[in-house]
Amino acid sequence: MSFQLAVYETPAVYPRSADLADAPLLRALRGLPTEHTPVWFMRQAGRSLSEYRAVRSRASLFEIVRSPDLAAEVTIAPVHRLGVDAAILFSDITVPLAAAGIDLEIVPGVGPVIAQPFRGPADLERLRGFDAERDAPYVSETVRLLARELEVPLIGFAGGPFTLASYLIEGGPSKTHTRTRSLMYSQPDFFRALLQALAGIAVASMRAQVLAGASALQLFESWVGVLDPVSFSRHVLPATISIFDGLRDLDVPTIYFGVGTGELLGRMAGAGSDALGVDWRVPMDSARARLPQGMAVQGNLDPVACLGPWDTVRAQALEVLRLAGPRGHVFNLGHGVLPETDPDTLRRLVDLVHGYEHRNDRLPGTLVVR
Ligand code: 1CP
Repeated sequence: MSFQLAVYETPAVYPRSADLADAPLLRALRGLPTEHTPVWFMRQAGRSLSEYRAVRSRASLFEIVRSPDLAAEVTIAPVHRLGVDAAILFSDITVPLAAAGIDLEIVPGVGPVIAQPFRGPADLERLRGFDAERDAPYVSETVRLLARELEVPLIGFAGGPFTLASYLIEGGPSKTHTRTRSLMYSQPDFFRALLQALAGIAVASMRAQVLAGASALQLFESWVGVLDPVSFSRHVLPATISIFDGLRDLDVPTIYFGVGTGELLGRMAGAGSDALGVDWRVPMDSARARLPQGMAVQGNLDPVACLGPWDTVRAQALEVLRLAGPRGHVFNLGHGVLPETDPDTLRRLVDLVHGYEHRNDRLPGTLVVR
């Protein structure tokens, strides 16, 4: 069975604010010089913020996502509280799957759980015909609200095909992704068709977010780092290339992110994104050396470092900035903010990154002894 990506229409205008063209985030993702290094945090809207926990005490995750006012409120909170250079839409990578009719639940303390895990080609029927405007109109509505309110770019996103396939096949979170890898080896044609179907859903979902007003996109392929490079190229890269191909005419910068991808970075660069997100295991200068010259990078402070005293956070953040260099770098953590993180630490990090000057590798006002 094969899935063809639809041919998409590009409307002449869509509601991205013209003032944002020079936003540091968008310039850095395109490898252009910026007045300061832009910074945002994966999972910045989540459980580390009391604003989120207050909303969450009244509504489930999916209820928030399906209520544009609440979803917009939760998206905006970290922009005001932390002073970051971008908002990330409050949603989850599993939202389009649920909207496409997959019976799934976000179980508190666990994550996404699928009622009937995928086992073979017959299951592909369950993913047919996702239409973002018809099946998840609340997402576009949230994005429209945000595009009107925000003064920083809004990052839209989707889950990568391997990561979503893993939830569908395992039935829930997994550390080893054993069933997924096993199915990839034993039923490669089914696996490829599944990833292609998920790629189609990712494209449809992200296109709808851009048409509603998102200014940048991130593909969260969080768990792809469990694969060896050859399997990645053979089984995951083709579907991923079709995702970035399916977004190119929109002309918004794209980020491709995964955890534990040190050995895959060079191959991931061939997927066609503008930037690569790097986790904390690979020093930024080594990451750059594995990527085509000039490709933008995002990352990569260890989220656990943020739990320590400010002096160690600061020292590690300065090292990330120094190794990443002045151009084409978006500061972020190497993975999502941990729930126990003190938002004041994130706020101080934003100030540190914004005040950093590359020329002397020092903060402004620091005495330079020659
Ligand atoms: O800033 C934000 O919090 C933005 C919203 C956001 C994003 C970008 C959520 C809300 N989820 C995501 C993406 C997401 N969801 C990813 C990719 C990012 C990453 O690698 O962390 C993944 C893998 C998921 C799947 C998922 N959803 C998990 C992980 C489970 C596992 O396999 O270990 C969990 C715990 C969820 C639930 C969830 N999604 C979002 C939040 C705030 C939560 C926590 C639960 C809750 O508040 O009820």
